[in-house]
Amino acid sequence: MRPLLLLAILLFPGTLPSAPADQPKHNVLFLISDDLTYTALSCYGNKVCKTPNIDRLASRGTRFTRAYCQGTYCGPSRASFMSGYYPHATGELGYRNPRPRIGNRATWSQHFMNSGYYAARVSKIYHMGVPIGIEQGSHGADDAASWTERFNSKGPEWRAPGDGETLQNNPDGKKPAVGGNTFVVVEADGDDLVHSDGKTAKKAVELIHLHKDKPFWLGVGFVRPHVPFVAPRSYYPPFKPYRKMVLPPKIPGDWDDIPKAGLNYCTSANMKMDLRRQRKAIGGYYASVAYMDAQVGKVLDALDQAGLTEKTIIIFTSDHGYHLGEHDFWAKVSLRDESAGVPLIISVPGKKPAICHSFVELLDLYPTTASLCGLDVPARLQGEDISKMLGNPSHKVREEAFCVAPMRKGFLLRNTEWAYLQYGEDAGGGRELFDMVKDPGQFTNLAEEPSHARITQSFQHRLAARLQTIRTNDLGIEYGKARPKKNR
Ligand SMILES: [Ca+2]
Repeated sequence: MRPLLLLAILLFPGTLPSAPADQPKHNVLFLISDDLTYTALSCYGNKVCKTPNIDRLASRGTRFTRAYCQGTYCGPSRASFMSGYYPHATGELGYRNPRPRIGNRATWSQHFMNSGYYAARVSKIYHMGVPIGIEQGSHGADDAASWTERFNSKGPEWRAPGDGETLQNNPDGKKPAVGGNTFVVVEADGDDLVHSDGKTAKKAVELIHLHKDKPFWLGVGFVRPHVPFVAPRSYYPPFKPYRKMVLPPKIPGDWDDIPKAGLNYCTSANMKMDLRRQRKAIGGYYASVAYMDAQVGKVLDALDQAGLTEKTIIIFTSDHGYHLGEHDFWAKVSLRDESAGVPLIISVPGKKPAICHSFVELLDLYPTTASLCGLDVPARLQGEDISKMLGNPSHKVREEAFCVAPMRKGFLLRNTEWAYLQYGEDAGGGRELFDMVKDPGQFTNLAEEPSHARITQSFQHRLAARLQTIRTNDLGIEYGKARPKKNR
């Protein structure tokens, strides 16, 4: 970085001059689902769960097949893409907002606000506890300075009237019908507006019409399909009877060659879910996805009706992925592709529809949208500007994606050929190496095979170097205490 630019950033973060006023100022509509795996979307190949509205966006934008989050659960992922830093740069590995770690440096939406945009969020953009924060309608781990206005969408969650069943840790079926942050399916009475995401779509539609005459950055955060799996009854028929839901293949000895830290925190075994419950979990998850997809459709329709589709960069993604029974794993945290990969669609006015197989990270959204809107791209941002991929899907900016699972001290480096997973900065918790060409389902761990010692070692060195680079930034945070002694 140029010394004068660095000095300017340190002295006046977020106040660098904007690009010339003659550049088009697109709006940014950022749609984000919570705990959504790309495997559940029909535009990513799912034949059972139909998502016509997200598919509609995919048909006019660029759909990314190798997009990765930076943290495999809500808190670190959202703090990362909003702040522009990897989790290990800010040290924000949990569920707080990143503000204390970034001082007055502008977050993604704040950067647009500082450039004259109206910036608002509806519901969950930074971390919010689901379901409790949604039941309360509270701000969660939000950052007030990121917004001109902010709106929460209170909903009944698992308390919604309807037919509910707790699937997790309920082998004898004696638990009450429903619960909170757990695998629960509720076939709910009433319409879309009973629930948080229906209210979120309604508020987003209002804001689009209200602010259609000046540039806006609008973040719309849907909380489904995060547990509890609650949706109006009308979304369930395609997935019933639940016994017709197909589970991923179960391979005998699947766990025998992976370290303990590689076993996900949620498994069919520790959740005590038999095959019936596993199939119902998939059906309930899909109904929540279908409901969320319908809400996405309402927001896209409003944009069309306001005549803004050709003036707006539209992004659809999720904070991380999710397991639906692969390797008998469930939920998030894991660094396997189903959990670390995310759906990502970006539609830019004037750009042709495309499918892009280049590696991208959620961290790239901030610099990319700033670049596309003609705003300054702060040099301190750790993501890459991928705007050239939009219009040229063969363009590449990175060879591999980087993602962490702080709960397991886990790290992932993922490139075209390999997925390398490591637990602990010194690999003390073990390693996994999967050949993604021959073994895309990640069933055979090659990390401890002598034949793969060289490639595993190379990944371990690259990972250490990557962490060092991430920690070399303008934040001035002392990492000594977080590092293992031998690395000091
Ligand atoms: Ca999440």
